Amino acid sequence: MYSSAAAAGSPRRDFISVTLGPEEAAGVGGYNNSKAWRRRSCWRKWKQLSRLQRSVILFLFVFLAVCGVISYTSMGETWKSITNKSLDDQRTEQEIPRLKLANPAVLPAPQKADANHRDYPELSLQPPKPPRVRRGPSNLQIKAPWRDIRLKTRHDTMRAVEELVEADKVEKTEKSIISWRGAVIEPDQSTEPPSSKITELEKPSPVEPEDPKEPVPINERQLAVIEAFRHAWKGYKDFAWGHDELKPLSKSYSEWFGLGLTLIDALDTMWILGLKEEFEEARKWVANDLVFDKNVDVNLFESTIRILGGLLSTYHLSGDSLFLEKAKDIGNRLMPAFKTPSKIPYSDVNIGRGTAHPPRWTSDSTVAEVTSIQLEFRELSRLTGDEKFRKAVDEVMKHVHILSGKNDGLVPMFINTNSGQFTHLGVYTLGARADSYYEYLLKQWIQGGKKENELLEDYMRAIEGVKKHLLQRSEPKKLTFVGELAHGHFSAKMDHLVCFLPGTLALGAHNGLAADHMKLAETLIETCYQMYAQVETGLSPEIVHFNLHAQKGHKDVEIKPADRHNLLRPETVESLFYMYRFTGDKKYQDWGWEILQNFNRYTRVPTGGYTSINNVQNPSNPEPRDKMESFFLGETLKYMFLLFSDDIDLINLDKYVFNTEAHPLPIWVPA
Ligand code: DMJ
Repeated sequence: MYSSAAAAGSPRRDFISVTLGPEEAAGVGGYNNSKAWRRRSCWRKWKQLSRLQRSVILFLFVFLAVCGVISYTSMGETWKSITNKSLDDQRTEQEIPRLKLANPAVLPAPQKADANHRDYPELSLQPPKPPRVRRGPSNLQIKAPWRDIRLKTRHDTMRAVEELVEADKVEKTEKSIISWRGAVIEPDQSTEPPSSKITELEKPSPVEPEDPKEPVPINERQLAVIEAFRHAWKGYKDFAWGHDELKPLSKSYSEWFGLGLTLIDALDTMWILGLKEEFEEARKWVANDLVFDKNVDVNLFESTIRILGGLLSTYHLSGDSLFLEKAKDIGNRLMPAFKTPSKIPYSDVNIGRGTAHPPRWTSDSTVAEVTSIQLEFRELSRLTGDEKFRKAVDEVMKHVHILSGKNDGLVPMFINTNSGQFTHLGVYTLGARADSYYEYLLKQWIQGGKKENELLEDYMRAIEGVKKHLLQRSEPKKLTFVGELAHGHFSAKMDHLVCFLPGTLALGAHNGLAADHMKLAETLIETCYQMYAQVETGLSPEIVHFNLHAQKGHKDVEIKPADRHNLLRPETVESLFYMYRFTGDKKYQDWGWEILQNFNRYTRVPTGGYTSINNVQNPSNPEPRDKMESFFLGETLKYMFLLFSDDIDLINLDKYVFNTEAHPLPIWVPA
């Protein structure tokens, strides 16, 4: 509306005056809203304007129209990209869980709400979500719980891939209609927001979907391991049920701690081998008959690695809380061992009375024993939220880390529980009494997510120490072996126990440590194999001495009469397993197969069970010792089974770390 003054022909003013007419302003008078009236009235008012006014209005109109068109075009693009991005975001959010499942994370680190995080900032302690509860392996296809997860994952991944292919098609169609003056812009020429580029990179390629993960069927050699296990188990069940060790020849048993050691050590092997019935039966025994409230002295190290380790790994594999409860019970009962002046634990604990003491003849503990209980107690803390377990064992490692008396990272064999100092200085070995100290340096570092640098430093330094002081080559085959150092004198003696080392070195290399560790592992596993191959029965003795000088008619390996027994130990097959996992070289499987056949030939007792033997050099009479060690079922047969498997997800080494008794424990992921 224009002012009534303008309507009355008042002098032209070069500005627009917009005022309301009196009637309209008052809202009174006849209301005529007819189209014709409105048109006429507008036209009249337009004519009443000056040319300048009309030009200004027209200019403004055109200007606003042009702005409108431009902003519509660019808003459209922005809107489109926002819409696309939000679709992408939605898709990514949906994909992430699936893709995470495709590579299922290792078990998340459980946390405890009120845990003191200051000591271990990288961890937060929380009770874990137990794995899906399934009380046993289902069948010989080894449908252990992680297999179901894997299959589900594959299904989900494939679905994710299909969806992405569809989404990609839609996106391409959308992009191909983006045009500017009729020119079609090819999608790859278009400028996309960086976020959608990243999304593109994260998509699994529809052309090369991730590895198909069908269940890997059990092969002949694995079946042979299952058969061996069943035979051993038959002997244990018939003659030693619920006792520590089978005496297969006398069809009886021996007691060490009186805690069903073989049964507990074998639980997770049965799970892994898929022996459901045997597992269920053993579980019943654990539920009804395993009692720790006993006036009995146990060795802290042995009961930790076999019982605590066995219960914890079985808990993880089966998800059955019974095993965690039992683990807590034994863990608590072992704690008095740490009540020493130095906090270096005593070797023996009475689990019924809650008292601990060193061996009768000394106040020393063995270095390997006090430094190879950490994986288990740390895991127990993580699961229970009770830090006392971890604190106790971490204290030992911190103490040993700064202790003097090492030789380029190599440790003596004894440590005093009063003074906390190394004793019997000057003797260095990778064998008995020191072996698993080195193994646990690396494995704790891996378990904790590779953050505890002191452990890594000590490990790396020690391997340099091994290279500098303990490596030599034998004659005539020039086998590299790990000898011992006693007060500056090199001894060409190597325990079978040292054969854990190639596997540990390979595990370190797999976790990013020096590549020359892998080379050394390859050389050393050949030596360990020769410790079997050069012997008459094809079985290694407990200790060998290597020839440093070529002598006619002499092999590399010499065996002293006192050392020619074989206890069915696992270390070589353990290392073969790691070597095969990391290299895929079938020769390692073949070597393991030879060893299994020789165990069957010389140590198998027809009525059930396997026995350690006294003389690996006499195939016609290997002199059975009448004892089946619990680690034959806990370790040796388990590593054999895993060695013969081509399924890297059967105890995936990026998710689990084996304790020194072959019980797999989860590698922690940051919370
Ligand atoms: C097992 O109890 C463990 O492997 C330990 O670390 C060494 N001795 C036996 C097997 O030989």
